[in-house]
Amino acid sequence: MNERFSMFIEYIKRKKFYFLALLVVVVGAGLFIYFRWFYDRSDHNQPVANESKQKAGSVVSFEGTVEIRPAGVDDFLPTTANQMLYVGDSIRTAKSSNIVLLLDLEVVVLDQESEVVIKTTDNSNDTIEQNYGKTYSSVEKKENQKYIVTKNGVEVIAIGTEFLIDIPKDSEVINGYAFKSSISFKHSKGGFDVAELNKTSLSLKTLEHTDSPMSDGEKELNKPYLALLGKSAQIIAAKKQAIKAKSGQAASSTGVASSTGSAASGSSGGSGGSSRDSSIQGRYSNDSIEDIVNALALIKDDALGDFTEPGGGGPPGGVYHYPPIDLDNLYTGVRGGRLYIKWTLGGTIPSSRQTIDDNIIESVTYNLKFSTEVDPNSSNNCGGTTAFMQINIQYHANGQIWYNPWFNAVCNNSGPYGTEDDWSFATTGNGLAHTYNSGIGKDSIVYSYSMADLGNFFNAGDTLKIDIYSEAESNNWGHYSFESNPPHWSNYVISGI
Ligand SMILES: [Ca+2]
Ligand SMILES: [Ca+2]
Ligand SMILES: [Ca+2]
Repeated sequence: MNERFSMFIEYIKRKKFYFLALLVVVVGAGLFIYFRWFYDRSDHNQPVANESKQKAGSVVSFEGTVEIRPAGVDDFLPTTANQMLYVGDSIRTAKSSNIVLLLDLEVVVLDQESEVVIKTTDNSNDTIEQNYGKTYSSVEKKENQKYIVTKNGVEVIAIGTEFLIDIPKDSEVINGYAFKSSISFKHSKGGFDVAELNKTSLSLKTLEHTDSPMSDGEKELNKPYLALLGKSAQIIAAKKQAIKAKSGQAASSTGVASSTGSAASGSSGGSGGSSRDSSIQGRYSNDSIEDIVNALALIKDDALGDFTEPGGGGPPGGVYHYPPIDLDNLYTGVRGGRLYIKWTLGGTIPSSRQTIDDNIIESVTYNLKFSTEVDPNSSNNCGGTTAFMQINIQYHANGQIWYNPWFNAVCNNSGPYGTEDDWSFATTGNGLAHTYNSGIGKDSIVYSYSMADLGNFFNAGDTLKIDIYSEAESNNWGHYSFESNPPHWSNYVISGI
């Protein structure tokens, strides 16, 4: 043993240069590995590098104690202002705390003592798993881009709506409240819808549910969330604008690249097995509301072929007789707190951008002016217009087609006005196009507005004075085609249906 050891020492003495060199290499490699590891930890501050994670959104604002556990990390860490969020992140709030998140274009408020996990976010779905507590979601998604709240395999699917999901901790119950439009529940045994201003309570054990209209008290449950959204409105608007600007660029470059295809692949990537053209954008729902549409009351049976001259902005030889602009009949009705409008038309709303002779049709537009005034013609308030409702369908050069149903309500200033642009309204907002059996590719158009959004300026059954006109814009003419319907401000009854 001793002999062996002394032989070894002898050996080292003879070959010491080589041993020194080996030592330098081993220690150097060790140091390199250590510093590399240290660099990865300290510089990125995330065990999983952010570049490999999928971005899901960001923190808008928070109050109190809110913590986020990044995907792949064991511990919850304090939230920071403007923190980026990634798929797999968990977010939880302590007592008397809340946080407002923006996930793509959806605004989500976590109430106190709540926890969610961001499950997916891509072109077709944003999904959050709600472990417990309350979330209030304000959703902008199109129908083929769903926002889903899940719990134990139950899915709550939102399409252009605002809703509250309440899952009391350690309970086996999901309570859902639809404040705007409807929400759909799906589970292993089927599913059901909860209509606007209705609520449901679903047992996670039995999957039985009980539904009812919200009580007056429950209708106030959204107030604290709306207040939080209001406080952060500017930040939300700025963040959304940035997201839209970004996706708009991406979409237009994709659209141009594939403009020879009838259905540009675009950015929306439809899912769910429908055959819908993914280039259709804007505010619309493809859900069937045929029971409502079929119940609408005919309020005007217009003639066909009766185009009119707008008195400006048209071709010198007169407007073109473009059939999709020719109003045939107008149907309306109020149900479930929404005003529904249907026009039937003299022709099919085109399903792609049309060029007729040397005119590219850039939009078709249908307008309704409502008046609650005794004599709108002599009114000094917004030309007698109490509220203005318009839906336009815009055909973009990149192949995208946009539904834009919007409104101005209620006139809140008086003339004299320089131009109509000086009219002022208390609010402006959006409606929803219903495309199940109408709209692009059909010879009718259906859309709706929340009566509350409109400021409840009339009640179902009221007689209103209405003025109507329709127009198509081409690259050459603001009024490529036009129809208005004298006499202006005719009386119509908007019924409850
Ligand atoms: Ca007509
Ligand atoms: Ca007719
Ligand atoms: Ca007419």
